[in-house]
Amino acid sequence: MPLPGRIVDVSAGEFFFRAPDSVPAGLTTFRLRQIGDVLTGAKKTEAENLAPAGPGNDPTRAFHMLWLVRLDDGKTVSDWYSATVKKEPTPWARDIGGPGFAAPPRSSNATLMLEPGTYVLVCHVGSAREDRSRYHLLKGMFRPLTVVPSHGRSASLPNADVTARITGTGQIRLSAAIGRGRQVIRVVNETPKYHEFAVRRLQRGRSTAEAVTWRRTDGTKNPVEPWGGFSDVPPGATLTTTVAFESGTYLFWTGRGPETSIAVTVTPTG
Ligand SMILES: [Cu+2]
Repeated sequence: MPLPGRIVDVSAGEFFFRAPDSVPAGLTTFRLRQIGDVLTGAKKTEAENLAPAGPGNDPTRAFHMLWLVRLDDGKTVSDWYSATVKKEPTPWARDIGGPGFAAPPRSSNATLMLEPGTYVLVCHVGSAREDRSRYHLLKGMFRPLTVVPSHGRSASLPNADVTARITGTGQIRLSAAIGRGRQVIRVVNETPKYHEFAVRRLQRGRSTAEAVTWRRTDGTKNPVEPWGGFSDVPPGATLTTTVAFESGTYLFWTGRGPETSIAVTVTPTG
């Protein structure tokens, strides 16, 4: 599937990123692939994910997302890491967001205009708990990226097929219906908070109502397949992603739940 601008491939496994050390500035699409256990041991990672968290089980061990962080001039990746580990404020580090999780063989992607500077690629999966033993960053999932000035004109952002506005407390408003095939989706976060933007495909035989209320430990399989989206869209920010839609029903959400999800159906002729 063609993607806008320069493509930077990032591969994620336990617990590392594989990526270039340096890329030129300009219009860039980060494409995230899973190359760890979700690729090579999907049965095991699904079982882990459906089981309760505990000393012997980390449900999100093998699921990786990408957050880009840009550091102000003069700050280093080791400054950033030591401050983050100590939970010190880092006003000189800006979270930009990035591609979320897509189940292999699919990949996820985020397109943005990249400015020169020092960046960090980070996986914040597992950070939501007091117990930090599951936090991927602390297991080594970060990697420096230098963006160097580029000479010559950068491509400009592609026109979007659909704009998705995140409003209120995470509600999603679409500007148009989603068509079949390749769609460029511009996501604009109009709220003052960070929001995930997940794209999920409904599994055959499951309903959208159960998809948005499902819990990992319900005893049923996940009603949706992770199709793409963003790890985070920062407050006031705009990110672009390109998604290939087959016919079927999809959910977009900023959080699993009826208030923060929207279902869209892509028809064979659409
Ligand atoms: Cu990770």
